[in-house]
Amino acid sequence: MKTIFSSTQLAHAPAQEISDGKLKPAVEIPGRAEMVLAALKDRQVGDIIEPAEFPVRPLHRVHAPDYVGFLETFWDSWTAAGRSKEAFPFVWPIRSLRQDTKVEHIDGLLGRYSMDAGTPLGGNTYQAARASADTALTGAKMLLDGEQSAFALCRPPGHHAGYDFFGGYCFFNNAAIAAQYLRDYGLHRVAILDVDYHHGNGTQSLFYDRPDVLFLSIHADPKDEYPYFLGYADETGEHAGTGFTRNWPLPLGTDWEAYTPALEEACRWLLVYKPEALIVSLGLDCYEKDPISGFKFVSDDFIRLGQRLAKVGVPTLFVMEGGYAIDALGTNCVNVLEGFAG
Ligand code: Q9C
Ligand code: ZN
Repeated sequence: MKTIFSSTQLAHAPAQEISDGKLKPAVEIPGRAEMVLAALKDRQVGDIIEPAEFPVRPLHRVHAPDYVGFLETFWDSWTAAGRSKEAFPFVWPIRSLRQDTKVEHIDGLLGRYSMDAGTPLGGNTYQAARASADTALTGAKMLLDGEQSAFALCRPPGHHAGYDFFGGYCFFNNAAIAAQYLRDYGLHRVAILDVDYHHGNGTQSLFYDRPDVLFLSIHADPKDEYPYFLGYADETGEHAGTGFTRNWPLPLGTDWEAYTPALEEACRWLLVYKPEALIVSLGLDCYEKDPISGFKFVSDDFIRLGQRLAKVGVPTLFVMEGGYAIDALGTNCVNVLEGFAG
């Protein structure tokens, strides 16, 4: 299986994040991609290729142009306001506040275009996020050109980012952008299976009213875990998309054995839906030693996950999402890919 990756994705290198009531060392860091690259080379998974540079158009198919523009010009505005370190939002247009104001201050704009204060935005974030989206788009194009599988080593990740907001370390929704690209260039039915530990709220919201992109997600129960406000079992789609979203929230402490029934059910939905392509939002944060997560996967479970996904028998694009246990991240990620390749 080929991997797509650009070193531009390393340029987003946050030092700190707000977590547990304090500034802590950031966990969504360039070293994550470097560990995966090292394991890919060590275990000779396949060629690692550079993404093509795509125009902004495929991003505008998923994200609001004003949101994309905000990210593009953010650092200029931030430094013009006299700030020099990475930014965190701190005020949001929550219920009772106006949604329709034409905010100009950079602190207002940060709140307007974000869902949390846990996602540092720095000087190179836009360039890295664009490169990450290019990586996913290149993978999508490879499927259209006949590859049976590909691995988009995306970083920063994407599945929490929505139409006009960033959050959860995500800026552009790489998996959604790839899915929309597949739809725009010939496929009729695309499925996204999100196995990141956290619910993919951004992806779900982007396709919630559509039957042409099936969204399935297995994740920690949002009543106990980020993103808290989406990802419950009663969310199954709306309007024309009714029945084309499915969520399997699982309790903290879930291990592979307790995870399997949900995975089997998700795979049954894939069989019924018969997608022409499958996008796997591949978080590795179900791992037992993940520093911010609460599931109990051991490294070999990721081989089993890859093996099970191969049995679905659909052209598959893996898009990397979360996973923060740096030392094991390469092993766990390549375990999925090798399990899949058989
Ligand atoms: N105290 C992804 O895995 N909150 N994002 C962490 C820890 C945010 C994770 C707080 C977690 C977002 C792509
Ligand atoms: Zn995650």
